[in-house]
Amino acid sequence: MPHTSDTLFAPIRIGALDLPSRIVMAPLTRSRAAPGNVPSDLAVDYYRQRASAGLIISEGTQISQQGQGYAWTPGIHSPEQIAGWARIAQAVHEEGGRIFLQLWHVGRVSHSVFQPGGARPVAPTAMPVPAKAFIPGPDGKGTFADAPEPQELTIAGIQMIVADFAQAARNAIAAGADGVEIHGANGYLLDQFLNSASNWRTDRYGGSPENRGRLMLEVVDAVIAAIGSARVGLRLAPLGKGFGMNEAEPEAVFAHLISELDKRDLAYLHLVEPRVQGRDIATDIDPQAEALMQDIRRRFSGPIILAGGYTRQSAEEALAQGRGDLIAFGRPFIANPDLPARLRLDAPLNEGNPATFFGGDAHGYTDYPALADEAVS
Ligand code: 8OZ
Repeated sequence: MPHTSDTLFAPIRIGALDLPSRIVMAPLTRSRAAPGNVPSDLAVDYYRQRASAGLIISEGTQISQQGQGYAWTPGIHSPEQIAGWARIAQAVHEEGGRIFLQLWHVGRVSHSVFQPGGARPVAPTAMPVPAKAFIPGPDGKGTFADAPEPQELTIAGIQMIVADFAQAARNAIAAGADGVEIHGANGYLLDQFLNSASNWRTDRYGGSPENRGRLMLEVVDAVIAAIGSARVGLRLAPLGKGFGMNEAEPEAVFAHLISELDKRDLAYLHLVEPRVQGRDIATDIDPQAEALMQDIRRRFSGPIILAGGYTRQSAEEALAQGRGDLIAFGRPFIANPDLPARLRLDAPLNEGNPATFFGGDAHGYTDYPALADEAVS
C-alpha cells in the first residue's frame, strides 16, 4: 500500500472558495481556439476531464485583440468568447470543480497579424523582443515569425489596457468563472513594464521599482474594483529570463511590489519558480533565488501557489517546508486528466506528447486516459 499523502490533499480556502486539495492545474496554452478565438467544444471536454483539480487556472486568455500574441489562443472580450467560457465554467462546476480564468496581454510578444488594423504590437519601450512569434501558417499549422519592433505605449494607451483588464474580469465573472488570475509573469506586458531590461521609460511608468511596478498595481486595483479581491489572483515569475527579461535589481523590485500586493487581500499569489526557464528546469540551488523566494513568502500573508516542474515528492516537500500553500502542475495535467487521483494513489503518470501541446485537434488534448479507462483496456 503506497503512502497516502495528506499534505497535497489538505483542504484550503482561497478568497471565498474552499478547495478540496492543494493541487492546482497550471495555466496551459494549447492553441486550439475556434474561429473568433472562441473556446471550442473540445475545450469544454478538456476542462471537464480535469475538474478534480483543487483549482483549475485556465490557459492564458487575451483581454483584447491587442493582447493576443499566439495562434488560436482564446479571448474574453467578445460575446461569443464569453459564451464559450460559460460552457466551460458550467462543465467544470457540473463536475464539482472550480476555475479561474487567466487574463493575458502579451505586449511586445506578438505580431502584426494579430493586431487591430495590422498595427505594430505595443510595449513599454520600442524595443523588439529577442524571440519569434507563433502565428498561423499558410498550411493551417502554427509557424514562427520575427516579432516586429513594438510601438511605445502612450499614457492613453496604458489607461485603455487597464480598462480592458477590468472589463475582461467582469466578462469572466459573467461567464461563471470563480475568479481571474492576472498574468504578470513570463515576459508578457505586465512583466515587460516591471523589468529593467524591457522598460526604459522616463515617465511615471519607468525608472524606479515603484514606477515599473505601477502598471501591475493599477491593473490589480482595477480588477479588484471590478470583481472584488477574493476572486483575484496574480502570477509572477521572479528572476524569469524568458522573452528578454533580465532584472537588474530584483530584490528592490519585489520588496516594493509584494509589500504593496499584501495590502490588497488577493485570493492568492502564484509564483513561477526561478529555476524554471521555459522548458528547462535547473537542478542546482541558486542562493539568490532562494533568498528572493523567502523574502516574497515573508512579505505576502495570503496563499502562495508554486509552479515549475513539481513532482508528487517535491510538491510534498515544498508544502512541508512551508515554501508555499498550493502546487501547480502543468505538463502532468496535460497527460493525466485525473492527476489528483493518481497522486493520491501514487499511481504511474502518462507522459505527454510535446508534438500535440500546441494546436491540433482532440489528439493529445482530450484523449489521454484516466486510470478507470486504463483498467478496462
Ligand atoms: C507556452 C507557450 C505559449 C504561451 C506563458 C502563456 O509562458 C504562456 C505560454 C507558454 O505564460
